[in-house]
Amino acid sequence: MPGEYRFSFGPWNIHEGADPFGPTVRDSIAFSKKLKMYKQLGFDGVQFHDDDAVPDMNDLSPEQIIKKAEEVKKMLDDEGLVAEFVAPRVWEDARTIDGAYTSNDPACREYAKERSRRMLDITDALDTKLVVLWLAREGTYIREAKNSKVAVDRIVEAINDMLTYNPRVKIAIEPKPNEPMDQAYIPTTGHALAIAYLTSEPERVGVNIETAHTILAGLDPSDEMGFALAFNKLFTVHLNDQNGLKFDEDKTFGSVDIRRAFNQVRLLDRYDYGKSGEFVGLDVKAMRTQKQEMATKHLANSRMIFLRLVELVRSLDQDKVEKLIVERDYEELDMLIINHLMGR
Ligand code: XLS
Ligand code: MG
Repeated sequence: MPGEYRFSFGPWNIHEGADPFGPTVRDSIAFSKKLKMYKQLGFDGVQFHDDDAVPDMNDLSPEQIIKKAEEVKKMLDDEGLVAEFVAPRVWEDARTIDGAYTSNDPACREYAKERSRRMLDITDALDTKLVVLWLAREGTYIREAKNSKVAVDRIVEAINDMLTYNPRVKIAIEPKPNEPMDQAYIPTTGHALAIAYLTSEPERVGVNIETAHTILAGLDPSDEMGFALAFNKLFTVHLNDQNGLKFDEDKTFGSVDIRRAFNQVRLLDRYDYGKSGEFVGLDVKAMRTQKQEMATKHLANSRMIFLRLVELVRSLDQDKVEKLIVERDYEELDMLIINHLMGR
């Protein structure tokens, strides 16, 4: 079993099962208890929203926030874990109803920037150099509500503010085309990378590619990853799966389309993903039907599926693949891959 990959997930990936149509179905698990599960499940990295580390941070002073985050760092050390990234959760507060960095209200935009600076203090306290920006509410329900050109200017301005405030971090934009918004301003990898080149320090801005988000955009996740790799900008990934165009499902990696998962792993493995410290990040949710004591299987299973796919990637007869490409016999190549995936 190949063992050189390090895996991460966020505490929100162990959750109570509420959805827009029904309440929670599982008890909450305390953060400290969740931390104890990481190693048991085979994970070394913890993904954070700022308020996963410092709950109710809007009620605390900057000094109190840093102190609380330092306590969390100590908890990580005690468990032998590291923080992979911190993401500002700027989509829940009343001030971000109409967007955070792209809100039409200047006071609300200032709140989002200020909250992002506090997030950047937490990043230092947790000793990580990566920020993930999922631009949840940076979009519209109706096109007339905002100016799309101005919205992009404002996103760039907010990113520049973060780059200046904390010169130690790199920022990975996580594109998603919709949900919660009807249309998001940064829907794809291409948009995110174009934004990177508008910022004051393009080399510090890249992407976090989430499988499900690319599928929701009608794109192929491994091709999106290849695009980012060509720019040297695949800072991290959020692997999961998605069954067509519906709500963001965050299903177990490979559980819908094993060949699509195989192709993501094939690309990552071929281009030494992880060798510069990148984590194989997951963003997966247990089915709502799962009982309390069985609600972490989606994490262990996603990791196991990834590792088994690494084995399959490495045992694929690459000479045969090359030969079929030269012969342009893609029907035979198709069958070769399918047979390989079926263990024949
Ligand atoms: C939601 C996003 C979110 C980010 C982190 O779709 O995946 O969880 O990954 O802010
Ligand atoms: Mg994600």
